[in-house]
Amino acid sequence: MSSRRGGTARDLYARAVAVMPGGVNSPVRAFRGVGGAPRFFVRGHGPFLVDTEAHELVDYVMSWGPLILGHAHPVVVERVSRVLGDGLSFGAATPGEVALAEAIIDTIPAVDMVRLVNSGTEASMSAIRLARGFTGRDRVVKFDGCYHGHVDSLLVAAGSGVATFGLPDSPGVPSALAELTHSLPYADLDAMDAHFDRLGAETACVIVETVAGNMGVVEPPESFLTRLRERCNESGALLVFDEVMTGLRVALGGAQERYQVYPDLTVMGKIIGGGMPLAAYGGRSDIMAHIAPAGPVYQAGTLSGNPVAVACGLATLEVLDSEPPYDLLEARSARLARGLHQACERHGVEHCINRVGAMLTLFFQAGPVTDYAAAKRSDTGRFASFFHAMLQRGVYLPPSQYEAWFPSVAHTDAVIDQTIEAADEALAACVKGGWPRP
Ligand code: KE4
Repeated sequence: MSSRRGGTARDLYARAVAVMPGGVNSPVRAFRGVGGAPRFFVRGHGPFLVDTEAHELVDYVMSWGPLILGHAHPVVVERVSRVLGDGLSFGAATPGEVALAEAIIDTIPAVDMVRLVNSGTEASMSAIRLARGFTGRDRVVKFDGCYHGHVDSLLVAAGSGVATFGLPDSPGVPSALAELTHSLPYADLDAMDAHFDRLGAETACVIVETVAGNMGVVEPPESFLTRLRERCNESGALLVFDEVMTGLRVALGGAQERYQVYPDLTVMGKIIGGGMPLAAYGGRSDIMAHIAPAGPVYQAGTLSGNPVAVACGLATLEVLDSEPPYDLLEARSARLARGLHQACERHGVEHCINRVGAMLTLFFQAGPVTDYAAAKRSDTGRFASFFHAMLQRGVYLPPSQYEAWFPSVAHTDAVIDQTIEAADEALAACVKGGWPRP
């Protein structure tokens, strides 16, 4: 069995594509949205990632959001190290999972009962099944450009990797199933009202990214979430907030705390696992009581509530709860956005920046970007040039125009200023070089 490690990125990628589809384990990592071969990383610390050729890069992917404390936070690493010697998985109840469930319920306002799972996809999929089982209805509403994981029912006009590849949806999803999913323009109140007027009584749930992050960042108008809540109340459809990205990021209690609109179910992931494979769905106890074995809606998982992942998530929540970093994250992220804006202005580069707390996107277009159709008007060629110019200057951005940047507590003012300086130089080089591609 080959146990070769290391080698140049190109050598590694040549080996990777021979044994894994596209050479990666998740499509967006393959750099298809920006061109060139992906970097391979061997270590993360604080705001930095180190690649196989010893380049230390400022990281704004941060594992796509989980690492709000930065890579390898000492408290988190110590907690995980402490439990490793006790065994990796039991497939049985543990005290840790009870503590984590209690911590999530104490933190996320609308969650009274919770089930731990292993990914955001699994959490969204389970929440949809639960909504259908609880209401006895089949139709589901989502919004164009929102991504909730690779759930069959939700791979319709999705964002993230689907948007990056321009796939309107995915082969393999039965049309009979896709027809039960209604994807509406994001934050379009007229389209939403029209749906509920016509099909509200047949709708099991509406699932929404409370701040969209998978078409790039798009913050909905306040009225949108409020109106969604009202129409769900009137129709009996459940309101499902996908807070996989926003949970514990845009506020400790997520977007539902930030905007004071409360869903029936909440899908969670990323930060609650602290970087380990751990996600969750939860909400009203009367709804969650329908999940097996308490109720008839089946959902299960070999590694759900895994003690190592639970230790990681619990340590992350405890650090965030003990000293909520949200004012700091707001100030640092605003500093970054301001610096990027000034650099673009200085070089006459058409742009707009959407930001909510410590999640932001620099769009290469004049904007405004208020939904998926608008986001798709971005100049992805310029983004690709900028991405590589930043990489050459030691900054690793999400390899797609349709993703969010995730500053962490570890991104100090000095690191933010280093990023802004790199952006200024990168933009100058891109403008001078005619926006070259790799
Ligand atoms: P996972 O199944 O990837 O753990 O979570 C799916 C998911 C659900 N909901 C939201 C709002 C999400 O952003 C995600 C996953 N986010 C992407 C990045 N935009 C993960 C990166 C990837 O697919 O590799």
